[in-house]
Amino acid sequence: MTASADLTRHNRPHGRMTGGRALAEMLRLSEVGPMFGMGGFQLLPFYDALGQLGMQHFLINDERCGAFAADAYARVTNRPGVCDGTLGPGATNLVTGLIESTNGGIPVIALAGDTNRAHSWKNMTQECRQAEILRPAVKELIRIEDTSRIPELTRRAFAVATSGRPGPVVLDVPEDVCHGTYEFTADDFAIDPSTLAAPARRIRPDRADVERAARLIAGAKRPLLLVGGGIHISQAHAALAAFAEAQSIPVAHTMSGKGGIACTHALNVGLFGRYARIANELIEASDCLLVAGCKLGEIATKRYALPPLHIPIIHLEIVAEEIGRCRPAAVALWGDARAGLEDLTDALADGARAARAARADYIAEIPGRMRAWAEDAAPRLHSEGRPIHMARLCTELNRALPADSILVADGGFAGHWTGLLYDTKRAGRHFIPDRGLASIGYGLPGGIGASLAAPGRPVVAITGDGGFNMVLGELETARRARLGLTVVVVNNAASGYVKALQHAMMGGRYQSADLSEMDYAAVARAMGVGGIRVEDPEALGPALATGMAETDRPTVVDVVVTRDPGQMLPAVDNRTVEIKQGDRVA
Ligand SMILES: Cc1ncc(C[n+]2csc(CCOP(=O)(O)OP(=O)(O)O)c2C)c(N)n1
Ligand SMILES: [Mg+2]
Repeated sequence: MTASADLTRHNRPHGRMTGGRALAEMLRLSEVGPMFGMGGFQLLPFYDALGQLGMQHFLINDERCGAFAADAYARVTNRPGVCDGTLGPGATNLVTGLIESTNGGIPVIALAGDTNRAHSWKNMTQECRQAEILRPAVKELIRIEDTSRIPELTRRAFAVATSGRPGPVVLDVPEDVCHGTYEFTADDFAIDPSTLAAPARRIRPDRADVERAARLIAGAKRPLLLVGGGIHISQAHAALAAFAEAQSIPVAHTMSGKGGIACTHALNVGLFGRYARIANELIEASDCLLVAGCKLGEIATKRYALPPLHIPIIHLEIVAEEIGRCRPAAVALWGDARAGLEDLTDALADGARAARAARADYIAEIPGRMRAWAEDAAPRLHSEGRPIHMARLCTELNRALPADSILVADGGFAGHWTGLLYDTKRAGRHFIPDRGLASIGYGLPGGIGASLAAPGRPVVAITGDGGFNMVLGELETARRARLGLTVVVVNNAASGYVKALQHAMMGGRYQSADLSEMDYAAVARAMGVGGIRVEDPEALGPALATGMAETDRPTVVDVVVTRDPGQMLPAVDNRTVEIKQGDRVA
C-alpha cells in the first residue's frame, strides 16, 4: 500500500462545506505541491481553505507565469502542477502557459473561477467566453456544474492530466459552485493514487510490431536513436540507457529530450535538428532510425529537411496518430516509451553481444567526430572576447552547474544556445526548455516552479533580456518565496533572434528589434535581490557560484553578450540561408 493510497483511507473530511473547501481538500488528498495563482472573488472560498489547511500557494504577478511555474514544477516531479486564475482576465492570462503544457505533454491542473450562473451573460464584470477560449488550449476543460460533483470531477481532472499523453486540465468553477455548500460524506473524498503522477498507466506496443522493429534494428549497421521529451514524461531513462548500451546505438536528442541519457554519456551525440554538433551527420549516414517520445516537429527535422526519406524509421510514440505525421514510419510502435524500449531490449537480447561487436567501429567514430567538432568550435567555446560570446557562457555553465542542478532555458537564444552546448551530467530533467510553445518569458517563472520542485538543488534560469522584461514582476514573487534561484540574463539589448533574422534576410534593415541598454543587476538590487553585472568572461564562473550559494534570495546575473546580429545565431538557420557543407556550428 502506497502512502498515497493510505491517505485516501484516512484523514477524509466530511460534513457541510463550500465548494472551494472541497476543491482544496481534494488537492490536499492528491498531495499536490505548491500552487501558483492570483485570487479574485470567485475562488475566495478555495483560497480561504488553502490557508486553513496549511497548503502552500504563491500569489503570482501574472497568471501566465503561474501556469509556467506549474509546468516547470510538473516537469521536475512528473506530478501535476497546479495554477489558478480568476474569472475573465485571470483565465485568459493562463492560455499561453497552458498551451506550453499541452504541446509539451505536461500534467497540470488549472482552476478558473467563472461567473455566478444566476447572473451570467448580463455583462457581469470581467465576463468573457472563457470556456471557449480555454478549451482548445488544454487537453480537457471540465466545467463543474454542481458543488456536489467537485470530488468526482477533480478525480477526472487528475486521470486526464496524467494518462496517455499527459496534459493540462482546466476545472472551470462557477462562482456559485465555489461559494455554495454541500453535505459531503467521507466517501466522497478519494483519489486514485496511480493518477497522481505521470504516466498514470503504461501501454506496451503490439508484440508483432516489436518483433518487426527488432528485425530492422538487428539488420542495421548504423542505427541511431532520436529521443524527445517523451523519454522524461515516461521516466524511460534507465530503459533508454540499457537499450542503447546493449545494442551499441548512439543517442541524439531534441532540446526537450536532452538528458534522456546524460550528455556526458559516451553514446550521447548531442542535439539534432536545426542546430547540431555531429548528430545531423550521423542521421544522414544512418540506415535505421528509432524515434522515441519525439514528434519530429519543425525544429527536430530542420524544417522537415531531416531525416532523409530513404532511411527507415521505427517510431515509438504514446499518441498513435502522431506516428507518420511528419515522416512515414516503417514500423509504428504505439505505446509508452519505457515499455517499448524494454520490449525491444528483450526482443534483441539474444543477439546483443554480436550486435555490439558488429557496431564497434561505428561507435568508435563518435569520440573522433566529437573531438573534431570541439576543435572547430574551440575559439568560440573558450572565447575571451567582450562582449561575452554565447558559447563561452555555455562553457561556464557547464563548468559551474553540478550534476544535480537544473537549468531552465527561455525561448530566445538562451534556449537555442544551451540546447546545443549545455551538457547535463546525469540522465533526467536537468535541462528544461519551454519547447511546447516556445514563448519567451518562461525562464524566470519556470525557474520558480523548478526551485520549489527541487528544494536544496541549484536551479539556474537563463533568459533573454526580452523574455526577462516580459515577466520581470515575478522577481518579486521569487523574492517573496525566498528562493535561491539564479537568473542569468542574456543581455544583448535586443529581441535578438528577430534581429539576427532581419540581418540575414532583410539586408540588415532592423525594425522593432532593439531594446534599451539596461543594467538588470541594478534593477535586481533595487528590487531587493542579488544582482551581478558581468562583462568579463572570467567573471562568469564566480558570479554563477555566488548566485548558486544564495539559498534564500534570488540573484540576477546580467551577462553582456554580443550586440552584433551577425554573430548571434548558434549556426545557420535554414529558414534564412541555404545550408552549405562546412557551415559553422556554435
Ligand atoms: C511570446 C513570444 N513572442 C514572440 C516570440 C518570437 N521570438 C522568438 S525569439 C524572440 C526574441 C526574444 O528576445 P530575447 O528574449 O531578448 O531573446 P534573444 O533572442 O535576444 O536572446 C522573439 C521575439 C516568442 N517566442 N514568444
Ligand atoms: Mg535579447
